[in-house]
Amino acid sequence: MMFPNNFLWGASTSAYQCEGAATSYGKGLSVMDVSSVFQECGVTDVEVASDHYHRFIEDISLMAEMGFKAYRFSVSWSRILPNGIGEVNEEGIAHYHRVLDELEKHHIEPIVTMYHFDLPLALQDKGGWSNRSTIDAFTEYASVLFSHFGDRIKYWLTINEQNMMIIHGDALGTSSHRKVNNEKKDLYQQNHHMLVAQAKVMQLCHKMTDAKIGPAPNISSVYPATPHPDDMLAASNASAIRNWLYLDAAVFGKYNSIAWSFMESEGIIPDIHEGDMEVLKSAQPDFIAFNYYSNMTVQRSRGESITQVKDQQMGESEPGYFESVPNHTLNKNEYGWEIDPIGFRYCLREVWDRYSLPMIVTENGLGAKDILVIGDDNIPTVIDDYRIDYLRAHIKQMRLAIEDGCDVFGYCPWSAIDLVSTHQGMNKRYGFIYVNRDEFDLKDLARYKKKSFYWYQSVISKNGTSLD
Ligand code: BGP
Repeated sequence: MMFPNNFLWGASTSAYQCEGAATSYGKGLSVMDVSSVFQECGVTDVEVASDHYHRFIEDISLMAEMGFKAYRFSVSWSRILPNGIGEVNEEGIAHYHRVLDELEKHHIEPIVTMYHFDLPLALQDKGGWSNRSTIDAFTEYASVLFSHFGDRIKYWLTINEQNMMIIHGDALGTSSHRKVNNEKKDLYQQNHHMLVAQAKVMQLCHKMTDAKIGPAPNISSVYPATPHPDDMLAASNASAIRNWLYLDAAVFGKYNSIAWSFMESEGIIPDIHEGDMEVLKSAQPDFIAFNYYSNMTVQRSRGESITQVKDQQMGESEPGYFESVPNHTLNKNEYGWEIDPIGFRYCLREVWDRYSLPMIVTENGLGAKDILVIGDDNIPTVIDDYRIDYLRAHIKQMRLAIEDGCDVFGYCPWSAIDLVSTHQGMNKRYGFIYVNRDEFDLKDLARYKKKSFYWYQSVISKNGTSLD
C-alpha cells in the first residue's frame, strides 16, 4: 500500500513562534508575546522570531522547492483583532491574503490553525478563557476569518493542543493571571469554554463556508509500565484525562465518562450552562488533526509529589490516577523526549479505531541543537542525519498504519523553518530550513537548506515510495 496520490505532504509553523512583528502593523499583543517563559530561556526578541512576517515570500518559495503540497500555519488572532474583539486590523487581513496568494502561486494547500496558544492579551486581561465571554470572542474572530478567507482555505484547525493548554497552563499562558481559589478547577472551566467555543466555530464554518474543520490536540497513546492491573487502570486513566476528554467532546459531543469521574472526585466539574451540551452535540468535525511526538508510559499513582521535569511530552502525572515513568525500551532525544516511531503507528490506529474520522498529522519532529557547517558548495548547511532518521522512521510507521486501514490524508511535521521553541529557546531547532539567528544575536536571519531539506524533497517527489 502506498500513500494516496493527493496526500498532503508539508510542514507546520505557528504565528507567535516564527512571524515576529509582534507589535507592528497594527497587531495587538498576545499572551505569548509577554510570556516570561521566553525571557527565562533567553529569547527576548519575539519582535523578530524568525522574521517570517517579512520573509514569507522567500520561505514559501523554499517550501515550494521542497515540493510541499500543504503548509500548516496559524493566523495570529491579535493581528486580526488587536483587542480580541471589535475593530479589525485591515493590515493583518491584507498580510494573510498575501501569504495565501503566495501559496496559491505555488499550488500549496493552506491548512490554517485559528488559535495556536496566542490568546490576545486584551482578552486575557478580562480573565481569558476563565471568562465565558471569550466563547463569543472566539466565535466573532472565526466569523471574521471565514468571511475574509472562507473561499480561499479548505482546511481549518480550531485550537492547537487545547489539552496541553489545560495540562501545562503555566507554560502556555493559560493559567489564570489573577488569583483564583482553585487553579485546577479554573483550568477545567477554561477547558469547557474552549470546547463550547470550538463546537460553535465548527458549526459556523459549515454554515459560512464549504471548508472542512477539525480539532488539533496533542495525542500520545499510553502504555502501562507493567501488566499489573493497577498499571493498566492507570494507563486507562491517563488516556481518558489526556486524550479522550478532548476528542470525545469534539467528535461525540460529550464528556468522556472516566475523565468526568476524575473531575467529579477532584471537585473540578465545570459550570455548564443550559444548552452547552446541545452545542457540543451538534458540532461535527470533518477530520481529526493531531500532533504526535511520542507516547507515554505510566504506572499506578503512588500519590507522591512529582519532581520530574514537566513539558508536553514528559513527566505528566495526576496524583491518585497515574504517574508517568520513563520507557526504558526507547531512546531519547537530547531534550529527554522519547523517540517512538512504532508508537506512532499504534497511536494512529487508536485514534482511527475510536473515531473513524480522516486524520492529518499536524506536528511530529525532532528538536536538536543544530550546528551550521560549510557545505561542499561553500554554502552553510546542517548535516541533520538524526532528524532524517527520526522522520524516516515515523513516515515508515505512518505508511504501515495506512496499510492497517487508517485513513491518513496528510503529514505536516514540525517545523517548516526554524522557529522559537515553546519553552526552550531558539537553539532547539526543528526546521528543514535553518534560520541564521541565536538566542541573543539576531545575525542576518539568512535561510539555509539543511540536509533534511533535500531528503524530504526526494520523499515528497516519490510520494513516500522511497524514504532513502
Ligand atoms: C507543540 C506545539 C508547538 C511546538 C512543538 C515543539 O506542543 O504545538 O508550538 O512548540 O510542540 O515543542 P517545543 O517547542 O517545546 O520543543
